[in-house]
Amino acid sequence: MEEYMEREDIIKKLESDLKNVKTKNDLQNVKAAYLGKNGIVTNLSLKMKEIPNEEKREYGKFLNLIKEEVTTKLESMESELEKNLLEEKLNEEKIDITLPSRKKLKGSIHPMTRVVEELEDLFVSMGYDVISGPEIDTDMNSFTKLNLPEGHPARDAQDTFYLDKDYLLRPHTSPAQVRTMEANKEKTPLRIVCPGKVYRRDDDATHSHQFMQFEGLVVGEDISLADLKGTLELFAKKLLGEKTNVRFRPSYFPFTEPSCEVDVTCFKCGGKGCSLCKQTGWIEVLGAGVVHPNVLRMSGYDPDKYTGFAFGPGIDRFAMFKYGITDIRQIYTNDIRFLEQFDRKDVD
Ligand code: 2NL
Repeated sequence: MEEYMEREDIIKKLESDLKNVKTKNDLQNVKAAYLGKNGIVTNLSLKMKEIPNEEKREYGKFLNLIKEEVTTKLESMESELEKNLLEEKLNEEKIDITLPSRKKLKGSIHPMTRVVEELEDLFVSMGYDVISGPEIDTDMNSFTKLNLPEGHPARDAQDTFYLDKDYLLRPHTSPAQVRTMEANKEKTPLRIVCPGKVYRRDDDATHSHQFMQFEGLVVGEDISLADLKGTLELFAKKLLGEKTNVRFRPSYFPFTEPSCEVDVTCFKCGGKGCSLCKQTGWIEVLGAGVVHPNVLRMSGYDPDKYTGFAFGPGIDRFAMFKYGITDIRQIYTNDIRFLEQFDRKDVD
C-alpha cells in the first residue's frame, strides 16, 4: 500500500507541475524532472536494487505503471500545447477580409502599337498578309537587291548603322519584303505589309535615329500606278478621316520607277494653312512607286510578266496626330506618365 500512496503523490505533483507549463521548453523541464537523469521516476527505478527479492516483482509492476502514467500525461500535455500554439498562430494570421485591396496597375497599349494594329486591320481586310523580318539584315538584302548599287550615297556609313562590312541595322523594312518575295518566287498576287522599326543616322528635333515604318508591296499581273493611287487614298481616308485628300508629286527612289511622294490634307488645320504644314495645307506622309524591274528580277519575278507597287510611310507622325503627341521623343522614351494616358478602355 505504501507504494500506491507514493504513486498518487507523484501523479498529483506532476499534475500541478503541468498546470504551470506554458511553453515547450517548460514541458521539457518537467519531463526532465521525472524521466531525466536525476528525475523522480528514474530514481525510483534505481531503488530496485534495494528491494528484497520477493518484492521485486511487485515493485517492477509498480514502476511500469508509474512510467506509463507519467509518459501518457506528458504526451497529452505535449499535444495540448501543440494544439494551443497552432490556434494562436491561426488567430495571429487571420486575414482581415474587410481591408481594402491593393491597387492593381493596368497596362495599356502603346499609341504606336495601336496605329500599327489599325493599319494591319485595314490591309488585312484588303487581302494583304502581315509579314516581319529581322532588324539586323545584310547589305545585300537592304541595298543591292533594292537596286541601290555599291557607291550609292544612301549606302554611306554616314546614313546607315553598319555592324560590319556585310551587316547593318535595316534602314527600311524593304529587306523583309525582299525575303518574302524570294520565298514566294512568282507566286502572285503577292500582297504584303511589313510594320517594324528601322534605323537611320539622323537624330534631331523632328528625326529619331529609330522610327516605325509600315511598308507595303503588291506584285502581280497588270498592277499599275492607278492601283497604288486607289490604295493610298483609301489608306489616308481610313486612317486620318474621310475628308482627307491625297496629292501625288513625282519623286525619285532607286527601287521604284516611276516614284512619287504623297501628301495628305494637313491634319492640324484641315488644309487652311498653319505652322505644321508651313502654310501649304499639305503634309508629306510617304514615298511610293512602281517597283523597279531590276528589283523584281533580283528577287525572282520576271519583270516582263509581273509588275508591282510599293509604298513606305513613316508612321510616327500618324500616331502623333491621332493622339495629340507634340514631341516625337515621347513615343520612344517610355515615360510612365506619358504611357499611363493611353489606358485602353475598349478591351479588358
Ligand atoms: C521612304 C520611302 C519607300 C518603298 C519604300 C519598296 C520596297 C520594295 C520594292 C520597292 Cl521590296 N519599293 N519600298 C518604295 C518607295 C518608297 O519608302 O523613305 N519611307 C520612309
